[in-house]
Amino acid sequence: MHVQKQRLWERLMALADIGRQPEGGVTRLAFTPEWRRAKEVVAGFMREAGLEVREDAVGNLIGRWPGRRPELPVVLTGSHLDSVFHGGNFDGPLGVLAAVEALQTLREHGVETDHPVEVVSFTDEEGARFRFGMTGSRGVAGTLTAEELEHKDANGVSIAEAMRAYGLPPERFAEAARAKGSVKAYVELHIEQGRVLEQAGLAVGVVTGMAGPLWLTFTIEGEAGHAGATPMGLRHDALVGAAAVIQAIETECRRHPHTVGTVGQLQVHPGGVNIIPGRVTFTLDLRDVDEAERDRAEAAIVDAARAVCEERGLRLTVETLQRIPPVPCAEAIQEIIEDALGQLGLPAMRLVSGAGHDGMQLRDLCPVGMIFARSKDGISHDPAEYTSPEDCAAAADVLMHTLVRLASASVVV
Ligand code: HGY
Ligand code: MN
Ligand code: MN
Repeated sequence: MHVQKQRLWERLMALADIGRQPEGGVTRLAFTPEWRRAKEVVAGFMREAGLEVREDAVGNLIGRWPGRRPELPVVLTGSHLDSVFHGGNFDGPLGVLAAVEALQTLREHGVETDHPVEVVSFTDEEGARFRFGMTGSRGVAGTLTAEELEHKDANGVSIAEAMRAYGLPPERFAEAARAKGSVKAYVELHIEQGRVLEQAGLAVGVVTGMAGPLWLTFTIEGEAGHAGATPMGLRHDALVGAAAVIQAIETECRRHPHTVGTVGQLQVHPGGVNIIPGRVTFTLDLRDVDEAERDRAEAAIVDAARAVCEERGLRLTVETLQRIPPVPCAEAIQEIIEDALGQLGLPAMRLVSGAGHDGMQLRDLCPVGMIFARSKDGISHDPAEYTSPEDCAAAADVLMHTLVRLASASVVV
């Protein structure tokens, strides 16, 4: 039994047109018209698959397959439909659409499951708009707080305000939470976004765990001044200080094989050609599969930043946007995925996820597993992101066989 490769591919390409940018890529930010449109299209696919469709209190789109025993704990699967700015066509949509395709194929073959299965498109996994991610999966986990809904976008609009404008009363966000014991397992199919599977010549991989992203903002304040009239020795140039700190970040992260640090956003104030920068703000995305290593790197980077600012007469402020611990995938689910690969005659390879995913938020609710599909050249968060129709279908087959096992009452995870 195999999924319908062409139907899955056509649905992926239909989504790829929603939020397409003239300069390339897809931008579908949470609570925007493009995101709403993408959910409407996917809700249609869910109905075609025979799923009961609803939206929960934080905007998660859910397609439910009741199974023979709907009172049993649900098996969750899915991913996200929001994107980064100018993102690719597969990061998120593959996990949602492959899950819909898997359930539709099971229904078409008359295969029933004991447990109910739900496909979830989680709200704002990327956090691109509000610089705070995984809002939907935090809502399901019951860990989301009202304070976190106050994160604001570049226009000063908070998540709560965006929810209300979208038609979701933010004061009811807690209703999205799932009770302990109500979820049996969560398994997500996602593109690898790296080169490991490609270098191993494999289409599909088993994820062992997810590195934990820590997002910080650094604000460095010096003295704005006239670019022509201020001698170099009298300056407190915030941008030169920031450059020294960013160099220290790279040096620190290179010390350890799994530590990665990225400065993705930087603002210079006042930003005039002939004005010495008085204030610079930049973000740091710091990750490691080992939380102690990540904490060590964070401490070393902040110490280096303090030393730079001390030496240059600058003022430093560091704020935390989000701090997510690394999360291991359940061994039992990894083995079920490996069995599914075996059933399909595909070799099994285990690998770490450097990227973060919604399953990290569900770690205290249920056992979590992930399946990776090969990424061409390891490219992601970029218009050139690509996974072939064959690899999408192979990974969806693995997901389908994994869901059948997980949703069997005889299987304990
Ligand atoms: O940032 C990440 O790791 C993921 O793409 N949200
Ligand atoms: Mn992503
Ligand atoms: Mn993703």
